[in-house]
Amino acid sequence: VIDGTEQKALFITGKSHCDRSADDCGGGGLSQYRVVQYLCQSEYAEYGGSAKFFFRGIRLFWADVFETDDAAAADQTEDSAEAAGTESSAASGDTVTIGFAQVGHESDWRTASTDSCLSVFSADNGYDLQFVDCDNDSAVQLEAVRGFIEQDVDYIIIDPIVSTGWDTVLTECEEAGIPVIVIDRTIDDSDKYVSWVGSNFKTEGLAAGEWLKAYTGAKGISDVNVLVIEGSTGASATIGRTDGFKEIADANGWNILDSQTGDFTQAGGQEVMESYIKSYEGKFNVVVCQNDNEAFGAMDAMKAAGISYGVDGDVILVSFDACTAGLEYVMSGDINADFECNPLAAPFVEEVIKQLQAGETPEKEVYMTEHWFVNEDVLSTINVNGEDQDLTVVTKEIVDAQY
Ligand code: GYE
Repeated sequence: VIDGTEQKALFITGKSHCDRSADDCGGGGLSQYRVVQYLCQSEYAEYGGSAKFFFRGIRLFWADVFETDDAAAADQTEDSAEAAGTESSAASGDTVTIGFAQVGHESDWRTASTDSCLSVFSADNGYDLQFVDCDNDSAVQLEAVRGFIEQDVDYIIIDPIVSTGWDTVLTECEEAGIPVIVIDRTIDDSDKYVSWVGSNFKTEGLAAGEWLKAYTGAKGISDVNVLVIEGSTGASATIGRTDGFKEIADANGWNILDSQTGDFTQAGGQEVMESYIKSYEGKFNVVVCQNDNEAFGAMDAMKAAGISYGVDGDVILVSFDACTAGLEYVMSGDINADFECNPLAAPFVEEVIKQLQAGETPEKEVYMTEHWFVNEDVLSTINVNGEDQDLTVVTKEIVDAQY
């Protein structure tokens, strides 16, 4: 009651846990939107359609309630809604169209990543996903993104094959008003994307190095001669894992005999390992593969050459990713340690999209949670970046629960 007169007010709350009754919006702006849309549909039905008219609907509703017509404020609301992308069909409850330029299909990790996106961004969940497998070809990936701009999708997801060469096409996305979300690998020469969801690859490399330091120390191995099978050249996953591991290797005076790309594939890992065996047989006691599939190929090459590896072998085998098949080999003792990289980014990407729909600003960087897996119960923790982190001994339950 103001000045003795009873006023009407619309109060849209923002509680994070709520009973979702019609006048309680839940945690996010999207639900707020739905509450107001409901009001518009009931009292201002003609304004319930597109976001643009919807905001006009709010403005009229507001004007009615408060007997004022602040056109400037209403126009501003419309502008910011457009800038935030809420003007898309998605905002009015229609299908959300997404273009996803995926790296390729080179590994188990990649399959898990693709499956995660396909299941979250399904038609049943209200999405129309344009999926392009770029087969590890950067030119194809740029073309795919430009195709999404042509189609005027609501959002573009990119898992960048390489970390550079992105500014021009991201500027084109920006000019087209299409928000870009980057997943997994990073883009290092442009910041024209809304959010990145992925892993800290350098930390993974540091963890592998710290584990090897502690493990060789515990086993009394003082001579450390390493062969590295790198991932795809120019990929931030490769760069980070290489840098992190090298930092620890240099600090401990280890001998890195060679470091070549196996392109994150089983065939690549096998080929590189075969050529390493020709050049370095008898000279190495550690093989670091930058993903599980390369490790499977390296195992085939060592087996064929009669070289023993794993917990009972002559060669310590280290891997990254920790997908199901990788963890099975950790459990059997063929791989000594596997540093997880979590491929299930899609639910986090969906969260980012919901925030954008609501006109909110998502976090620029979202990090996935990861674990370090081993076979032997020799060490319980390692110190990474000054922090004690657990080592997990792989069990059948862990393998069964993994992607
Ligand atoms: O480690 C590898 C995949 O980018 C983190 O790419 C990803 C890497 C992953 O092919 O298996």
